[in-house]
Amino acid sequence: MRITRRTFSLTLMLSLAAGALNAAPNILFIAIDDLRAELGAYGADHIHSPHMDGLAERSLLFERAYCMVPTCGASRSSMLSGVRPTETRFRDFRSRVDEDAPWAITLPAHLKAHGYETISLGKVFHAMADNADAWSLPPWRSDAETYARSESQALTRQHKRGPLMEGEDVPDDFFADGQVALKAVSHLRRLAEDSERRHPFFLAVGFERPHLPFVAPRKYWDLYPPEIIALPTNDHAPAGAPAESIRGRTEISHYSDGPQDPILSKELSLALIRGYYATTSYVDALVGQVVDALDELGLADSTTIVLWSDHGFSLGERGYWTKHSTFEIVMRIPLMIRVPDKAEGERTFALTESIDLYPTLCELAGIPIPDTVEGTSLMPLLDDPHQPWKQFAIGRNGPGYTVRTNTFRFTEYSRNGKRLSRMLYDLERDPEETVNLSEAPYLQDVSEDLTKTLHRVLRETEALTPQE
Ligand SMILES: [Ca+2]
Repeated sequence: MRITRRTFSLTLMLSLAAGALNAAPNILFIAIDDLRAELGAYGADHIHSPHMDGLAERSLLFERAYCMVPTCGASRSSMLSGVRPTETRFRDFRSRVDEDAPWAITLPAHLKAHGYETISLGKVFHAMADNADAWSLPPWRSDAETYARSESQALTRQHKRGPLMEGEDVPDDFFADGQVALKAVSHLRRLAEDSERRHPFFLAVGFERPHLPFVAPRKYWDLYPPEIIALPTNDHAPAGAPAESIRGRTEISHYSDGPQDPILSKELSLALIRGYYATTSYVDALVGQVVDALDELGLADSTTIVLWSDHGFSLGERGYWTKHSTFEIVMRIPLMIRVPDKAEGERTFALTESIDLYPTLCELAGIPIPDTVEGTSLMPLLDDPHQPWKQFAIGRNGPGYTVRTNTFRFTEYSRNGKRLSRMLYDLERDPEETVNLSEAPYLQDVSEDLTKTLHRVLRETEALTPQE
């Protein structure tokens, strides 16, 4: 059932009357910042991620899950509203739902309206003030220092951002992410102990690492001796890639010791890769703290767990660093959904978009899906992970509008309705995207078909946008 705002309160009354709340599961939603799909669970044996790997063994793991926009605010706004980005909506890291799509009912607001206790810890919406009333309690963030060394903190005040990396011998809860994990555990304890509790909970826990700066306690750096770190094999831009395809190098130059030259030295590249791995393992340990608490408190059987990242990240692959591109390594995200007794330890190759999470959680909670939500519930995949599924996963970055099929990734760059350039990669034959085939004569029908698909979905999205 789909609803508009007009029928909203009526359906709420009906669902309350039907006693739907009694059966609704709790939801633990873990959002990780800039985590790419490079974990043990995804076949990356060089990454130390035992806790996320353990969660994957109890979850359905999505091999082909994608973000909507590869930058913080825009990705989170689209996922939490269930609304696709357009040329003017959800464009950059500052994007907010309450500014770009104020008519949208966000996922936490919708769950709260249907009787959930909704809690936001750490980075969930990019801006804390965005949809602040969607939460039952004021959204909470830690005010811990970003760095352990006082010199690094001084540099932060001077440059706005301190150094790219740090690995001091401090406890996990020295930094904000560690404090977020502790706060999550204390909320879970409160929720478990409240035997009078009549409402299910939606606990959103947002970790900031492995986003830059790569700061983690020393013990996580020690998991990765420098000699085991390797540079990517494809550290060059794809042959025939248009200039519009490569952006995002500037993020590194914003740090106090970040070089201005977009070509990083081998030494710095290796150090950054090591730092990314260290911060990934730090967050992995914190995920373990929260998930273990759920088990110890007896909440595991009544709680669905979603682990999601806002976008991927390039560590020098395709000749560039960070995000803000439409390459596979940046659009692809890790995604796990644990529903007790459903598809535990299985994996699916079904094409999945971040906007699919909103209707999935509505279906799981037994509540209606708002009319403006464009995703597709993933619940059928939890019953049968191998069934035929979506043909496309669509996203955007700046002037690039991109589509992933089971075989290809195609991007069209345009401005004011005029095409600038395009890219096509055959991911079956060329998974590392080394040759742009958009102008190859034998693939013209593919490029044309995917162009039509992008334009059709954009028209459908625009038709759903309320005209006020
Ligand atoms: Ca991010």
